[in-house]
Formats: sequence, C-alpha cells, structure tokens
Amino acid sequence: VNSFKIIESTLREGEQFANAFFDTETKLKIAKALDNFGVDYIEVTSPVSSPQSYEDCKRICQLGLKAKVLTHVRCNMDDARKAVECGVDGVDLVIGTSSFLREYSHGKSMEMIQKIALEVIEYVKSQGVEVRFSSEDSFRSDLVDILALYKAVDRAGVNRVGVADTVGGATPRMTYDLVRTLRGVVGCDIECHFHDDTGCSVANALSALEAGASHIDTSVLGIGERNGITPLGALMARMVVTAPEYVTKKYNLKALKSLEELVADAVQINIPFNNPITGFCAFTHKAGIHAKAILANPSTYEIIDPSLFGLTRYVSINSRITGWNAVKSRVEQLGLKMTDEQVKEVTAKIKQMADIRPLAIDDTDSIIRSYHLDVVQQ
Ligand code: HCA
Ligand code: CU
Repeated sequence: VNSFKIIESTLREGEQFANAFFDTETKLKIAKALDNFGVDYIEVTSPVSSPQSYEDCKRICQLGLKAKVLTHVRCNMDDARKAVECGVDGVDLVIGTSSFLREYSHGKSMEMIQKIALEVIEYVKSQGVEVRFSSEDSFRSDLVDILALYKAVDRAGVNRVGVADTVGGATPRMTYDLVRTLRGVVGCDIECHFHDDTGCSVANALSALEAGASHIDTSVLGIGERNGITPLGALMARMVVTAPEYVTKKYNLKALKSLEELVADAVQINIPFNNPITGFCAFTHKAGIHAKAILANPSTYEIIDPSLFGLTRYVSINSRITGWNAVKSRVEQLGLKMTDEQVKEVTAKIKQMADIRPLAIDDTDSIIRSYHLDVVQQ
C-alpha cells in the first residue's frame, strides 16, 4: 500500500457519538482544522436531518476548503436533491442491504434497492456532483446480492462504491476477502467504513487497503455511533509506518494533537491514555533496558518517530525498574557532573526509594541533587 485517501467523518459519523453536540461555530472550526490537517474529504451530516444541519452543510461548502465536502444521505431522490442544493462536491448514498435491515428497517427488496439507486445516481451525476454508493451492513449482506448491486451502480458511473462494517464485527481476513472480490467486480474506487465494536477498525482499514480499497472513513479519536469507527490518529500511526513517504508528505502530522484536542474538548472527553501517538505515555520509556537502548538509538524501541508529529519522547527514571544509563542521561540534563560509579550509586538510592513509594520526576531529581551535594561536592 503506498497511497490512500481519507474521508473524514467527524462531522457526520462523529455527530452520532453519544456526547456530540456541534454548534455551527464548532463545526466550522473542526472543518477548518481537518482541512489544515490535509484530509481529502470532509463528510457532514445529512441536510435532511434538521433545519440547522441544512444551514451548516451549506456554510461548510462555502468555506472554500481544499478538502472536498460530502454529505451523507439515504438513497432516495428527496434526500439527494437536498444534498445537491447545499452545494456539496459529492454525495454519499447509503442503503441497508443485509436481511436484518431490509426486514426491520426500510423493507425494500434488492430489486427495489437497485432501481432506486440507479435513478438517484443518474440524478446526482447529472448535477455535476460526485457520487458514492454504499451498502450498509455489507458484511452481513448476501455476497451475490451486493456484488450484483455494486456491479450495476459501477456501470451507472458512480465514483466510488462503499463497504461498511456497520456493526463492527468484521475481521481483517473477512475484510480482505470481501474487498478483494469486489475489486474484481467493479472498476471504480472502493471506500471502506469500519466500526470498532470488536477493536478491529484500524486493522480492517489496512486489510482493505491491501486488498485494493482506496478510501478509508475516519473520525477524530474515532467518535461515532456506539464506540465509533477507525480513528484518524490511529490510522495515521498505522500508515506512517506502512507508507511513510506518502503520509509524511500528504498530511500535516504536526497538527494531529491540536486537532484531537479541539474535538475532545468539543465532545467533553479526554484523549485516552493509550491513544496511538497522542496518548500521554505514547512515547514514554521506562524499563532500564529500554531506556539504555533508546538513548543510544531511538529506533530500538520506537516504531514511530515522535518528532514527525511535533512530539518528544520521555525517558522515565522514576521507578525501581530504571537503570543507571537512563539516570546518567538525566544527570547530564540537570547539568551535573558525576562519574559512572557515582551514577550507579545514586541509581541504587532511587531504586531504594522507589521500592517504598511511587516517585514523581521532582522526587528523583531531588535524590540526584542531594546526592550530588552530599557526595560529589562533599
Ligand atoms: C449508520 C450508517 C453508516 C454508513 C457508512 C457509510 C454505517 O449510521 O449506520 O455510508 O459508509 O456504519 O453503516 O455509518
Ligand atoms: Cu458508521
């Protein structure tokens, strides 16, 4: 995989997050921040949802962003007309195709779905607007059914077809198989959307790309319906390793943290401690063995260079599992002079203290300073 596009859905899927309420000003701020980060597309809530959603969709279209603005609507003529009216660059059409959704949600047969889809696609295209067609709950839909449907919409000239793991039950292997098969059936681009109910949303995104998908849906911090979808930051972490040249050139990685803080703030959540890249300890090294190697060469225990994201690593010496090489580096940072023997001795003191209680950085620094005062300077 050496390239892919992001359909950023914080302003659509993200609005389905339990805590989300975006006023107009917040939406505009998020849209601009996403644009500054360099996402290819920004997907916003359907203008049919509410009068304010309609106004906001229009406003975002008028911002003149580099990113294309999409809205996400049900696959019917009324919704499609409203979407086009707002001035979007593209319309993402969606309809449920699993037997669950056909039976319990909209009640349409596959023949009906196809007929409506072709009509709506033709209309959107006739307006000079990009169009994507996606089945909802693709992984629990009948394979033969959806392949026939995708083939028909591809022939009708859609820009992309979409595969959605609406309930988050797909595995990387299932994803690979489905996308690979679909790749053999349609000529257009393939977009994928993965919910994270079973923790596979990032792995599935990579599998999809490996199988020939071109577009991945994300949201900032993964916010969305239930526990959300593929997080933008986690996907960046994955892809900066898989496709470093593409990712570092294309995206403004140094803006990731402030983008996440903006969204976290807007929906009143904290950035998770174990978040890829921006979690508070994502670049903290603790064990003595790790610290020694990291100080010699960061690649020993880091797959991602934090400086790519404008961040720095931190070597912790505040524990009983620290080692003298790490302590030596801290001694030097503090501008103190000690022999290796002395550093080893003060390391022993730190460990002794850390056996009794948790230490903060100030605690270890004062152990080092008082040792320096007492022993080194006599
Ligand atoms: C939903 C719709 C959707 C649509 C995905 C897509 C899903 O809220 O159920 O259009 O790509 O997860 O199926 O978000
Ligand atoms: Cu979704």
